[in-house]
Formats: sequence, C-alpha cells, structure tokens
Amino acid sequence: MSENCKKAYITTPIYYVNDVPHIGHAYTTIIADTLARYSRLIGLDTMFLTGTDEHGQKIEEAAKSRGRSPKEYADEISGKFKSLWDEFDISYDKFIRTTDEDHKLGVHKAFETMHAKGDIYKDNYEGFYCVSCETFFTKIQLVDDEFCPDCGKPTSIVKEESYFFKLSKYEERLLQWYTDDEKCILPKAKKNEVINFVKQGLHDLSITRTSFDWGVKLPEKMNDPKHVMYVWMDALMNYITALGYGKDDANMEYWNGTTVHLVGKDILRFHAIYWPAFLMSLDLPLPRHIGAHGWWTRDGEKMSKSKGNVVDPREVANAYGLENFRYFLLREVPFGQDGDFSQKALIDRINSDLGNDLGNLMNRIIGMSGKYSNLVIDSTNVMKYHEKEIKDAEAIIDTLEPFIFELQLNRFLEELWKVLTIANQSITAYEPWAKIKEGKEEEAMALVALVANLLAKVSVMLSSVMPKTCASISDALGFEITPENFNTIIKDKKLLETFTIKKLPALFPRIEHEELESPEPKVASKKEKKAEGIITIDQFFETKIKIATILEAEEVPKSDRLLKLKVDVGENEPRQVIAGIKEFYTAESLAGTQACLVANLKPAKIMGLLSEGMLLAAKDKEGLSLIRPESPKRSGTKVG
Ligand code: ME8
Repeated sequence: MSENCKKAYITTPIYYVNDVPHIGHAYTTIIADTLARYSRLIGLDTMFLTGTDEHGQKIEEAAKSRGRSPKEYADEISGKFKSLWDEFDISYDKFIRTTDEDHKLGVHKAFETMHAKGDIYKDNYEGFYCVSCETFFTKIQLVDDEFCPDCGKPTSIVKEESYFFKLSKYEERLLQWYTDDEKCILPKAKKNEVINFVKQGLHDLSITRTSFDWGVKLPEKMNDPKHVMYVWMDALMNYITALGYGKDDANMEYWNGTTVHLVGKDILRFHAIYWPAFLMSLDLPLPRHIGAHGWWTRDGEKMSKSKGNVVDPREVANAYGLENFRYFLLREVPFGQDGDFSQKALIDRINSDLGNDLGNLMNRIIGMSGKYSNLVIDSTNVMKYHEKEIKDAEAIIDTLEPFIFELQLNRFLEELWKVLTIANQSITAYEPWAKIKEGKEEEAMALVALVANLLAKVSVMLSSVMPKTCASISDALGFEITPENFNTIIKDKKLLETFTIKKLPALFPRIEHEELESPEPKVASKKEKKAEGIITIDQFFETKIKIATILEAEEVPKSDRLLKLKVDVGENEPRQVIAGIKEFYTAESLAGTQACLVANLKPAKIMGLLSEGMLLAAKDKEGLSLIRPESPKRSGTKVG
C-alpha cells in the first residue's frame, strides 16, 4: 500500500448464517482486523466491513429443518456472529446483512446496469447444484456422477429457466488483469490456480433461480417475479452496497482507495473470477488484493460438526486469552497454507514467543530499573553505547510494512521478533548487573533504556495484532499507541523521553501442558497396542456416538432389509442413514423415535444410496432392538 493512498477498505467474507462462528471464521476476521488496525495506525482513512450472508437455498433449508422462518433464523445466527466479533473487540466499521433493504437496492442496481449493458440474458439452465456450497456444476465435474467435488455431499439436478451473466465475455480481460497486476491475488500459488482455471474456459454464469424463494427478487422493471438472485450474485455485491452503491454512494470513495478482500481458499474462485468480472461489467475499479488463506484443520481433518471436531474460538480465547489466540493464529501458519490446530502448539507459542521473548523482557527492565534507577529510564546515552543495536532494529522495522499488506503476517511477526532477539541478546552480552558492580552505572542505565526503546518499537508494531497487551506495554513505558506516536517512534525513529516505568503484572503467565483440561488424544504406546482387545479410553472416544432423532423413514425399493432414514443429530442439515432393520421395524413405527448413531463413520453407499452413519442395535435370536435413550434426549447429544 503506497503512502499516497489515503483510503483503505478491508473486508471479510460475509458468513453464512447456517452455522455458528468457528475458528475458521475467527481466523479470517482476525486477519482483517489486524490489517484494519494497522491501516488506521499508519494514518489511512480505513473502512472495515464484515457481515452475514443470509439468503439462498442452504439457509432456507436450514431454517425449515428447525421449524423457523428464514428471517427469524437469520436474525438469530447473524446476532451470534455480531456478538462474537464484539466480544473479540473486532474493530469493524460496518456489519452488513444481505437482508438489509439498502443492500437489496444495490443488488437491483447492479442487475439493471449489467442487463442494460447486454451482459445478462435469459435461457434455460440444466446441470447440478450443491446446496451446501451454493455452487453449480456440470456432470463431468462431479465425483461418481453425483457428489460435489468441493464438499463431497450429493448434488441435485437443476433444470430451470435462468438469467445468465456473460462471464465468458470477460475471460480475456480477467487473464490480462492477473498478468498485469502481480499482486491482485495472494499468495501467488493461489493466483496460478485461478489462472489455470480460467484458461480452461469460462461458461456463462446462471445468476437467478426459480425453484426456491429466499433471496433478492429481480428488479420490478424486469417483470419476472418468479426469479430470485443466485446467492453469490447477491452476496458479492455486499462489498459495494455497504458503501452505499444503489442508494446514495455515500462511501463509494473507499472503493476507489485500496481494497483488500480477505477470503478462505474455498471461496477464492467466486472472488477472483466472478467478482472482478461483475465489477468490469459495472465499470468499477478492481480490488487491490484478494488474499486467500488456507484451511484450519483439527488433527489433520477438515472441521465439521458431524465429526464433532470443531474448534470453538470463544472457548480457546477464554481459556488462553484472546490476544494470545490472535498471535497464535497469525504466527503459526504461513498465509495461504493449511494449519492444524493443536492446544500444544498454542501453549508452546504462548510460553515461548510471548512469555520468554516478550513478557520476560518487560519484567527484566522493570526489575533492573527498579534496582538501579528507582524505575526512571533515560534514553540520553542509548546512542552512545548502543547505536548498532538501534540501527539494526530500525533496519528490521523498516522492512515490515509490506508483510502486512501482502498478508504475510507470520513473516511480519517472525521479523518483528528479531527485534526482541536483539534486546534479549544485548542483556546477555552487556550484563548490566556486572556493569553496576564495576561502577559503570551509565552503561547499565543505557542498556536498560535500549531495551525499553526496543520494546516501545515492538509494542507499536505489534499493536494491530495484540492491541490491549501492547497498550499495557506502552502505558508502562509512558506513551500511548496513536498514529502520531507511530510517526514519532517508528517513522521518525525518535527515542523515548525520560519516563518512570510502571510496574506490570506478568503479561504471559506460564501455562503447563498438564493443565490442559482436555488433553489431545495420545498415540497408543507399543505396550498398549500389545494388550489385545483392550483399548484405551482415548481409543473408545474416537468413536463418536450421538443421539439421533428419526425424522422420516421409508422403505428402500427392491430391498428386503433396508430402510432409508432421515435423522437429526443436531447439525444444520439432517443426515441420511441406510439401515438394515426392515425385518424388525416398520418405517411408520420409527418416525419421531430416537436411537444411538455412530456419527463419525466414513459415509458409504449402500445400494447406491449415501449412508452417513450407523444406528447401534443389539441382535439375538429373539430379534433386533435399536439402542435408544431411556428418556428423550436433545438430538446430537453425545453418548459415552
Ligand atoms: O462462504 N479454516 O460463507 P461461510 C479457515 N457466505 N477458514 C475457514 C474455515 C476453516 N476451517 N471454515 C470457514 C461463505 N472459514 C459465503 C461468503 S462472501 C461474498 C460470501 C472461513 O460462512 C473462510 O474465510 O461458508 C471461508 O472463506 C469463510 O469462512 C466461509 O464462510
């Protein structure tokens, strides 16, 4: 981001309201928050947008399965996102909801503009649709002719009248943009994936649906009331409708500034292909960067409710501290790569990087200045004794900003930590306690002041990642972190005025691994493996058994044994289970009853039907009984 550019516009994806926020959502939002805070710190007029994506078939179905209206349901989940971001002190300037009336105005304007330009035409769509990903596919893209190549869920055949956007018309211009603007998509490897995809040829995009209702209707002047906007056409527009597009353009000047869209790699295609093509059609400028980060997994697996391995960001923040969690997320994984969440890695980062490198340094100068100078720290002799250390630190800090705007936040932190290394090494090398003994007080005091100055610089630079922690550090060092002080301390490289350091409680108390409340599954030792037939409790809990409420049951045609069940295990969508129990239960007798389901079995196909779990049953010569709770339990309750 260049200095002449005075406006910054930072966005997260707008999250679907079919799911409560988890670590993945928190990750994107925290990256965006860091960028927004840094932009403000360096004096850019910054707009930070987040929000929720509330239309589409997926939401309509999720609401229906809970017996709620889509709007009621969207209100509830959107509220959960907003309150988590508020609790997490996310510094968003606007929280948009696609059910906002102003947003709809903008979607209409965009549709009308594209239509007037000849970029929208009406035809028939025939293909496959994945509701979970809200994505159209052609048959050759499917796995086993049926399953979504992205999420693996079954797709449905769609055959309906639709309006199409002439995406193919923009193929060449998109390729030109990727070539001309080196950093439009970050990281580079992801950009290459996009280029390869576009080079295979773009089909025009179906942008309306007629088979469901929950969406933005077409503008009245189109006189075609049965169509609603395809959810991505609706959702992507949020980035401009939030600025007043279609209403009063009140904040559209942010769109002409530097726009950075943060997204997960799962939705890069929509942002790097459809979105710029829509913008080209609307004659609007293209974003500066679209940054696609990797995927957080748990124990190497994709997180999903059905696997019961979702990491709740609130729980982690409550247990380990919000800012420690922020630091960990940004430091642990290079932007663009997948990361596996583990408590052990988080604790190691807190104890090592934060506790040892940063927290101890603070304690040490409080201790030393308490002993040597009644807590007064004076920078007068810093350059006399430590010019090299100061210059080395400044040289590192001068390289940091591009890491932020090019989204290499782990590199940013890694480099910044080198300043702490300079500080820690200087204490070891100069041994101020020895200098005091030798009567070289001036030198000892200069060393303490050197460290205080290095800590001051680090706290300013780190403040967008750990705002409150850095505010405490700077407060102890006698200054406030503001854009003015960014200029003084970082840009103009001024040293601190004489001040009295304030005592601080330990910033990062050490966490022992034994304190973990839910230790991660251990790998069984050889000895354990040898005890045949005996499993550990951890091994038992690898099988996730849950209470399933049977919503519907029907016979599988041409099968003597099988029933097809729709069961609720407390997830967004019911699961389909194919059970070999027809000899013992009629379909009608099962609906509304409960049973125990093995919920983390790999889905399998039985007589061509997908089965997502297995019901537990006991069978003897008298017959078969499903294993059921003694009294009704909430769907999805864990058994074990
Ligand atoms: O896609 N690891 O919404 P969504 C990292 N409504 N990030 C993750 C993640 C994980 N395991 N899981 C989710 C949508 N995310 C659309 C967006 S924008 C115009 C419309 C993050 O609720 C990541 O940022 O499915 C991903 O892109 C986003 O959540 C998807 O959120």
